[in-house]
Amino acid sequence: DFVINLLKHPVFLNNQYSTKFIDTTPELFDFKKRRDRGTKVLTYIADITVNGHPEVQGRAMPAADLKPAIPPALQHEKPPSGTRTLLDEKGAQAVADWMSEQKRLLITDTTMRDGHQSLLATRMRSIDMVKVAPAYAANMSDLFSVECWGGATFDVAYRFLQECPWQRLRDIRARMPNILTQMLLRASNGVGYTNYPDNVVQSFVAQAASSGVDVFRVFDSLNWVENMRVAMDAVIESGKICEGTICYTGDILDPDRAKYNLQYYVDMGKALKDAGAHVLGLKDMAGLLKANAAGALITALKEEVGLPIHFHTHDTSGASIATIIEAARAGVDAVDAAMDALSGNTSQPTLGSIVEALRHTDRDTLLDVGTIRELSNYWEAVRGQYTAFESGLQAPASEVYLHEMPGGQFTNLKAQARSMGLEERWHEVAQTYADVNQMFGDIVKVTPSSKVVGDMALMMVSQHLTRAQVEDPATEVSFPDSVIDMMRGNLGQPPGGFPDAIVSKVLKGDKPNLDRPGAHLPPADLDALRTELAAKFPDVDFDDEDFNGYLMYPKVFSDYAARHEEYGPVRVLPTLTYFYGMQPGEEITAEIDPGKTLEIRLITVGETQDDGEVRVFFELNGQPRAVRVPNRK
Ligand code: BTN
Ligand code: 3PY
Ligand code: ZN
Repeated sequence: DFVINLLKHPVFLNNQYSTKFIDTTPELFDFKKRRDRGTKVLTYIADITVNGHPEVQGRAMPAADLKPAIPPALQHEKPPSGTRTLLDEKGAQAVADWMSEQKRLLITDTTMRDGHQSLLATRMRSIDMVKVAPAYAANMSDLFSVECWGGATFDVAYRFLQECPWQRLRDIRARMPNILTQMLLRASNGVGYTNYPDNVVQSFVAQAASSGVDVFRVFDSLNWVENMRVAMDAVIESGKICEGTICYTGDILDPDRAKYNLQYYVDMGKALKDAGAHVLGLKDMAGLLKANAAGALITALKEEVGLPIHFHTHDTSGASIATIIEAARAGVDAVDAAMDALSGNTSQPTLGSIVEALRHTDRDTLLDVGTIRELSNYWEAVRGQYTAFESGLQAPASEVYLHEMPGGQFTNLKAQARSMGLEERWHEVAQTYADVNQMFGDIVKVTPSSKVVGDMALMMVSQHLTRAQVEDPATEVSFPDSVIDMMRGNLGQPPGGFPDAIVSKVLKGDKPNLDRPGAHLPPADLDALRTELAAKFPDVDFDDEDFNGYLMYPKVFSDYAARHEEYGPVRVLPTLTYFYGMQPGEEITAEIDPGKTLEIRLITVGETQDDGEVRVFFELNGQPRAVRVPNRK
């Protein structure tokens, strides 16, 4: 276990190891090539202690009296059998059939993916999830699934957390063998922001299935089923569960939004069933599905499509629990919720409250509220370590029905607006986001199409451009690259296509591609790319997981790999150490391999030398160690 004394023992210890010690043992510093993992991790801690972590600079600090995050005790020695057991024994179709037979409302816990993506800028580290996975396995085996992978978590892990997303998946899987793991896959956009060649999508899905994903929620950011087939086929081929997903936008009860009416969704549901979906996902990424509309929509989908339905929403409006209750009444099979401490606002509705709301009804979830409270208390303590990433959002707001921003984008866009000096004009950004949506023909807004709309809205607000000016052929407009790319057809086509006038203005008369982007993207030369990666890092042995990371994000992965050579497996560090470094006298424990722990004690930080470097003195498993890092302050 991880003992964090950062906040408990801020005592400055007298320097027991004189700085001369280093001059008499120069070999300690000659470690560029042969540094062991322990030394690499010490280098990381030293660097963060001296320079701070760029991600938390200027942000609020965790509370001084933060409680340690201790997972609940295990209620069973061996994990009881669960949904994963059924998948392993009987296959994907059997799980779908079983879902349809259940009277109870099934629950997916999104805390480890969408929960922190929507509340904490996706910054939750693997260690905080992996630690609690055994408690899920032992105590929560009645969950339908645990969403813990995909969406934005993939690139954020490499980019900002300096950890391998595949390892996260494997570690959770190993500790939670009985419950289905679930991921969010952006169809041909993989877990990226652009359309990948078909063979890259196929390779990625096969790898995710073999590394531990059981349920793939596959959606397209323009609801184009044509562009979902490659990903869906790859999931089906892998033997895992394909949740073909409708993204919900507009309002089926509003006659002025007739483009996205009940029939539209029923037709899409049927198309997804024909494409082989085992389960029909209904993804309300912005939280727009109102209670009364949910009743009508779920009833129609159940009757006319016939697949089990899995509903996902966000509580941005504050009204999502009403929608969940109506969906349950209309016969939805499964719904997503986040553990209480990471629920509400732009995140999912509150898991414990859904369980309470349905108790003693015919849709009783059969989950135990006491067990949920214990897990939520763990998550509450975890959340306290991520204060730096809190958005400061104070209240739910009906404004979501105006702008229709996805929960995962809302706080991100707000932060982007702040960094551009537009925070004061946020409500203008919201209105402009809605205007851009109309200008683009009223499209589904979800990653990556939501990012395109956001880019355009921020550009317009910062340049004081109105929709009328943008549309006026006489006004010269310099469109963001992402807008040009989308109008070229590189994310595919929305229902009815993009309006001709905006396409020709953005493309200056060029013709867009109207076919499926993957149909004209040449396949990636996988052998050549493997060779290219190997040549960049001659000392590193990459495996298939690494290679798939490289295929998705060549630059992000390469930067991660380069930092990994320098800093080693920093994922083993406690979260407070990862973001804030250590204090003199403080001691931490980190499990670098199963059963092999590092006891790390920071002794003292030396003066900055003439060459701009600082010596930092540690004890590693009782042995004195010193590392040098540049002082960049
Ligand atoms: C990441 O990109 O993975 C997180 C930031 C890591 C930054 C590295 S770690 C120590 C050192 N301190 C810095 O300011 N930059 C580097
Ligand atoms: C993602 O794609 O990351 C999303 O959460 C979309 O809602
Ligand atoms: Zn979501």
